[in-house]
Amino acid sequence: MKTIVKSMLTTIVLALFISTVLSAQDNTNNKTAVVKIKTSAVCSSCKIRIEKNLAYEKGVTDVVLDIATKIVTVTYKPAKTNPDKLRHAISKIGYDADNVLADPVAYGKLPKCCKKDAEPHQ
Ligand SMILES: [Cu+2]
Repeated sequence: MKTIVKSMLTTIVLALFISTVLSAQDNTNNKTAVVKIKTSAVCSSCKIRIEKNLAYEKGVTDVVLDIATKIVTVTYKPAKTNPDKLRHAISKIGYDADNVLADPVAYGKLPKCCKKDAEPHQ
């Protein structure tokens, strides 16, 4: 009986040890961070435009824009990019990103319904 308990404990300790090692490796290789950036997105095509373009940005692993709050939540690899680069990338798509104003050329190319002064719509 004692041997069974002992071997079970050994197995548990070993499993814990292995999972710790694996998660530590995960942290160094695939470490991600999340940043929330306020944009000037107006409608669902803005959402699609920003999500699609930002997804191609180096180091970006996930992009979700909430139209109601205009906040884009970006998951990224800190080793490859940073919030400031992401804000400038959003500016280059034609939208304000926190304190970074939209790139005038990119903004000029946006459809009328996606301009900052457009009436709220879907
Ligand atoms: Cu739009």
